[in-house]
Amino acid sequence: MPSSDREIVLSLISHTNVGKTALARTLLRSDVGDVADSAHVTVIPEAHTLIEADGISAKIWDTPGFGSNLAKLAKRLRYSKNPIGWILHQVWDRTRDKSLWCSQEAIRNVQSEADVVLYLVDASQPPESVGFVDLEVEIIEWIGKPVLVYLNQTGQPDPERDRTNEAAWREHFKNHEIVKHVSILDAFTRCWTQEHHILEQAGSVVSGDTQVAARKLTTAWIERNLGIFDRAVSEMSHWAREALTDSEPLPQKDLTEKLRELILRSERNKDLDKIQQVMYGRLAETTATTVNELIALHGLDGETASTLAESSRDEFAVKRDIEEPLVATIGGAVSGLVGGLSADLISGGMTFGGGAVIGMLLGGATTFALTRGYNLTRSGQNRVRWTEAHFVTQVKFIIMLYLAVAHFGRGRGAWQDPSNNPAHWESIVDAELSANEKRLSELWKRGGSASASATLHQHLDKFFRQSLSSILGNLYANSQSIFKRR
Ligand SMILES: Nc1nc2c(ncn2[C@@H]2O[C@H](COP(=O)(O)OP(=O)(O)OP(=O)(O)O)[C@@H](O)[C@H]2O)c(=O)[nH]1
Ligand SMILES: [Mg+2]
Repeated sequence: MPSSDREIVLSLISHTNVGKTALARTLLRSDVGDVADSAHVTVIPEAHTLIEADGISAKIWDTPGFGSNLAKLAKRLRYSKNPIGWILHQVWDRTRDKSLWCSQEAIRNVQSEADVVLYLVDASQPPESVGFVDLEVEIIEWIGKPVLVYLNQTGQPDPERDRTNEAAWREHFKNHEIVKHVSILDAFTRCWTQEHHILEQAGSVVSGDTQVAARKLTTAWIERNLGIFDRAVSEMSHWAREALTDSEPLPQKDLTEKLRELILRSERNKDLDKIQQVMYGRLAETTATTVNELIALHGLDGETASTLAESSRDEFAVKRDIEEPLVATIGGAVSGLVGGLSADLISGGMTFGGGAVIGMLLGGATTFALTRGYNLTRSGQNRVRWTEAHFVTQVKFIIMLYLAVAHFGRGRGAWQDPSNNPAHWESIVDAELSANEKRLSELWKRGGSASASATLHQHLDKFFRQSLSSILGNLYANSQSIFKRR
């Protein structure tokens, strides 16, 4: 192939201040250019290598944004014989006529460099309220390069709203033949599983060697991201292994007698409080280390805030309001009315806290006592470990954090711990964990056996790989196929 056929060139174009540079940063995992909330921050087009493989590369140009007076110009030039030629031959001053100067630079870039135009739209507003979009696309139409439209600034993913938004913008662009594709790609909240579609879609609107290059690079992009996915899975498996095998020795005194007293007096046990605190401390520490690894793996800067340790403690804390009535109920039941009591608890509609207690209760009063206000259960004769229910909560917690990292675009800046997650993530994760109930139970049992070790990591690796593939495939149906490569 001649050198120009060994690459595909994409030009990022938009009205000024829509987020081209932010999207370039997200895709490149690097702080290129300047990002700011004002017009004409980028004034010189800048090329970056998006990906390289086998001597072939994809280049992306970050360009200055179209200015507000370009639309007026487009209207005026609509009937001119050579509007692009006219624009490119004007002499505008970079400082005095900044807006037109930037517009001219962007147009020049599309004309002389682009195989494909990535036209970015601020989709936080409905299409009919952004008058300049049609005129800007009309100008690109005069140049004649194929256009892929990406909707930016759409906020946290919301399947219902996103579908409606995409449909509205597709409808809006349907009369522009040059527009070959419209979809959401938010620089702040996109998921890595969506990124390769840019190259895939670009490959479908070019031909010949450029198309061959685009297809090879799409594969390279997927493989690179899957390499990161593999490492993320391994980090999470390591984390889960630590939690599964973590244990603490029990206090020396005769436990059964002590617990019996405890139940009758409805007291907490200082020794067990201390044990649980120590185990929470270790859990918070390994969680922070793992999240920081995930952040770095995904090309992000920053660290999880130390408050995560606190929030994870809250997240994992046994819900006392559920537990306290149980303590009252069970006060007189210590001598073994376990069957009837658990039926009462079940009919009372206990959720996680109750469910965990019921499980322990069936194991006998001694085990029960450990779950009153604690997420610990006995491991062998004289140690305690996390309960199975707690392990499942831990797994959910790390998966939700993984999703937050997988969606956090570098263009948004340094990592921030999520304050809230999209509601549909939680229901998809819950469904996945329910479908894996038995498997999680087996993993938990394995973690408690003396010979846990060697194969536990492999089992966890397989679990996280399959679950995350399924969750991400559920969130982004058109990305499902990439996980079949593994
Ligand atoms: N909420 C949100 N804000 C965004 C997103 N992308 C960019 N922004 C913000 O939009 C503003 C403009 O972003 P830039 O990347 O500088 O925009 P640009 O299109 O390169 O602008 P010019 O170079 O000036 O034409 C900044 O304040 C960004 O933080 C996004 O996906 N979501
Ligand atoms: Mg910019």
